[in-house]
Amino acid sequence: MGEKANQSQKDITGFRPPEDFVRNAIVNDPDIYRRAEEDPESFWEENAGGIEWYRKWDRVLEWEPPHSKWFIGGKLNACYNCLDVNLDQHADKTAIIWEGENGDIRNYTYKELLEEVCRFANVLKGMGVKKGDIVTIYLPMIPEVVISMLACARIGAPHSVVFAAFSGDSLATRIGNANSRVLITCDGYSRRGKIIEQKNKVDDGIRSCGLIDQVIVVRHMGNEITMKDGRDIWWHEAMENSDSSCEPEVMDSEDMLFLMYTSGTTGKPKGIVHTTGGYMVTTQTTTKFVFDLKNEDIYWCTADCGWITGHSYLVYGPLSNGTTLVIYEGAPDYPDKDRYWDIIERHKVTILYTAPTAIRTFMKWGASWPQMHDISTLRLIGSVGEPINPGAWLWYHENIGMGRCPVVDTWWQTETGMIMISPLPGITTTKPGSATLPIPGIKAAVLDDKGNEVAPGQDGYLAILDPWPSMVRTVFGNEERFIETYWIKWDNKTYFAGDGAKKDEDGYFWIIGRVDDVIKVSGHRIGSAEFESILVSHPSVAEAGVVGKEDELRGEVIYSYVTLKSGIEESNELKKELTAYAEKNIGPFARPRQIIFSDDLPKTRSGKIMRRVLKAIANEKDPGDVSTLQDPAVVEMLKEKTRMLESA
Ligand code: 7RM
Repeated sequence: MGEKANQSQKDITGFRPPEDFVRNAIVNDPDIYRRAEEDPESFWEENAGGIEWYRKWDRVLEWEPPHSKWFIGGKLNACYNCLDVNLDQHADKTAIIWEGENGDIRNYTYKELLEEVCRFANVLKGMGVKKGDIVTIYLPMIPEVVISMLACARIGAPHSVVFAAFSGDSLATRIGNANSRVLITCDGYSRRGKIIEQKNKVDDGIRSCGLIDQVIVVRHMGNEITMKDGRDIWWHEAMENSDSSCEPEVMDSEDMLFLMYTSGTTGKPKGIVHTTGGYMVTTQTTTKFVFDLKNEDIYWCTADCGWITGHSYLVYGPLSNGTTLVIYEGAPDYPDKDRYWDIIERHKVTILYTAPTAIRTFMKWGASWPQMHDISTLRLIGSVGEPINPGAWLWYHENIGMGRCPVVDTWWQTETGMIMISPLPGITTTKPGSATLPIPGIKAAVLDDKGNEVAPGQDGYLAILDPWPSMVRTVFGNEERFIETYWIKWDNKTYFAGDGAKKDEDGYFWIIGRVDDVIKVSGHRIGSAEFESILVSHPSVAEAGVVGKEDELRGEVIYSYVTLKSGIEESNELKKELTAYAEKNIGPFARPRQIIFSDDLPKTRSGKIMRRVLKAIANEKDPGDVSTLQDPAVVEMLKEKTRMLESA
């Protein structure tokens, strides 16, 4: 094979997939787009054949906007489709290669994973967990997080995984909203060689919520913890005599598979409800299509199970395809900045799925780190979580993909459950910085405020025009919020994604970023309002306005504009205290970059803080018309304060 066939060819419009990649790709016939568009229901129905159903559905779709039901009457079990189905051919195939931050390695074959999952499912059952009970999982990236999720799915208990770096208070809020009585956690975990005291956070957090009856604790680090009598039990003790077979619960296609809390425009996170049938069909299909997943692949998604990517593209999608996956517990720079490349070399990873913020960090550290390792096993690389700037895309393609691996920039959300806009690596010509085209079966558009499609090159709002199988069904316990957030923007049947975007002349989508009050810090979703309500709960703070400021490395960082209560003096100590307070109350990933004290904030005449104006100020952009503010002079004052920070 000549050099040429092996390299992505640069032409006027972008990077065409290499010929040999196209030849072997699972999807390489562009006709798939036409077929799916002509009859999306048949397209999804055809793909539903990849899932094993106890009972076939009667109808594919019932669409009563904005409510959809998919594969109606179908019965299945998600865990069965991730594990049992693989036993025929892949019983001894490695399902999980887990690597601890300290270098420990634990492998599970499909058969072993199934046994562990069944044993844990029986533990849960023994504790009285029944179909429909929501179980909260608060674990770091250790095998037990996957085992717990699948065990819940096996017995029909929806899981709610809370990102391990969240504070105990954030955990308690989510437990309270879900009305969850059982919690799975661990003693501690390792982050850059330091022990994070997870169980302590639990004890602090749930003291106040009073809901949790039972806590199952994985012994991971061996750090000292207190076990509360009658409430806390050790995972390993509970597992000891537990039976290793457990019949999967027969679930309805529309039964809830899991809840995933995500930040929105109000102070309270919302529980995004995903159901079973549609979710399994699309995560299985898109994992196969977008990552061109084959039996021999070693697939590594670096996302955490505390976020949707860890659900769809670490657990349910890959395992339902019988994939071997790599899970890494720790930080990318521990013990050194080549840890990822070292992992790829040792485990012979073929597919890497990571985030722009990581890519930009690697770029800053320099190409000499990956160059220390043989990463030539890679054949496809992906990106998710925020817009990837063309510079980072090109660096990734060149230095990690060796100019040879297709790059899939995948746009999607907690609410969509599945990848919505992304190249198909054996078909799509990619353009650095563009997520390219909606995947087959998805209809997306860029609309203006009135719901009209904008002209190519113009900014507008990203919209999804037709229902899709893994769409959010509702906001847990808050149907009103579901409607308000996603549907009332236009006509109650067009999904409002909350992102700004534009389409170019070729119909390619370029995602600009959030247009609502959601901040994406290193791909983590944080709500302005959620953050503000924490700041104002501090005894010194009267008011706060929190916005995202663009950042080269992290996408966005948090800028907090704070008005102190009268009589409280501004000081650097107080800044530090508030930073620590926010960190303690949300989690270390949400540390504010700047706290700016100000006697006043830009407000409407009715007293509402104008985040739009604050955001412009933080980003040193034109805030537009400010004449309707209570006191327009505030803007100049804040601009000056922000400028001073930048030059400091
Ligand atoms: C998967 C995930 C969703 C928000 C979404 C966007 C941003 C995600 C991309 C992206 C540009 C991408 N779920 N986003 N992927 N922006 N290009 N490829 O991240 O619910 O946590 O966040 O993330 O703003 O609305 S999420």
